[in-house]
Amino acid sequence: MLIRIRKAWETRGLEPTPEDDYWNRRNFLKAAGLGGLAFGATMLSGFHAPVVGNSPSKPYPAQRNAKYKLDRQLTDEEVATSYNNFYEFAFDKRRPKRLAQRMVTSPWNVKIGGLVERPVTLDVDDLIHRFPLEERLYRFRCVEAWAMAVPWTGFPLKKLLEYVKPSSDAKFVRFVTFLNRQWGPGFSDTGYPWPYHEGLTIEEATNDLTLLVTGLYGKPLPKQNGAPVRVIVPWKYGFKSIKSIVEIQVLKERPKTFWNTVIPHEYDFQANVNPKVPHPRWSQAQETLIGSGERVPTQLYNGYQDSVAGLYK
Ligand SMILES: Nc1nc2c(c(=O)[nH]1)N[C@H]1C(S)=C(S)[C@@H](COP(=O)(O)O)O[C@H]1N2
Ligand SMILES: [Mo]
Repeated sequence: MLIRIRKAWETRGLEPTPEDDYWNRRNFLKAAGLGGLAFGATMLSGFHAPVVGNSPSKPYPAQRNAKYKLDRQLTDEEVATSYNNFYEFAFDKRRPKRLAQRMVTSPWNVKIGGLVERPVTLDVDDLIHRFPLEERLYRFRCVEAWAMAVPWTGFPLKKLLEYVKPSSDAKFVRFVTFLNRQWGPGFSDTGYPWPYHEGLTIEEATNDLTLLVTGLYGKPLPKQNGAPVRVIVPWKYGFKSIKSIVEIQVLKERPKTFWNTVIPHEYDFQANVNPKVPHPRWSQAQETLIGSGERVPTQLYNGYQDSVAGLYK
């Protein structure tokens, strides 16, 4: 019997086509008056956090940080939580919502170590009580040319790094997702270097914009969006924003990263959003807003140039 091992380049990668088709079709149905599902965009002003609480006993919804403003409508909660890239569960963006529910996300430990003076393992409940949570409205841009705008709840990763005290030779931060074959059918796809892993430079990791996220739309983070804790790096393509983190390591050498290992010529380590650098198989000049299907120009650094351009001089 011939057992065929798939090569890295034969595995299915990040592709723009399926979801573009999906939203175009939805728009078509909507325009034709046939849209049965209540998808749509919520006006920015229409999203309203009911009672703001930031006490350890009631962490959500957290106080919104008014510094972070959007130039577009907030994506509808139903849309942002039912259209997910989470390859541990499925390639199809519609399936993680159901399949991820088998994850057990409490208790959940995150080990923070490497080149730090104070390595620590913290339960996520401990984490959210130790660091004050805030809500931020961020744009989010997937490398597949779809985008959304959502209210994340979390705290700057910088605060956690300050707590563990990186040593002077710290240059990079590595993040690792869980690996549990009972939970994720995707792990059986051996063409991938599981567990999912990502990395940032220490300057990127300690930038004010880089958030450790535990909530979405004023509630604990849904499993399909990376519960119980993920990173959000809003000026980079979405694959850098790693979900369901179990380990954070401070390193001297640049770590390998998941998509860069799978298809190096398509996904680089830096992965900054840039309309002028096309993906080898599609343009990055525009993006489709999920929910409305609207096409808008892509912005350099996803519109966060004021905060991050200095990192790349
Ligand atoms: N562990 C893990 N993290 C991940 C992914 C993944 O498949 N596994 N997909 C990435 C990609 S490609 C994107 S676009 C975002 C999607 O986040 P969302 O489902 O909350 O929109 O998660 C990123 N983080
Ligand atoms: Mo993505």
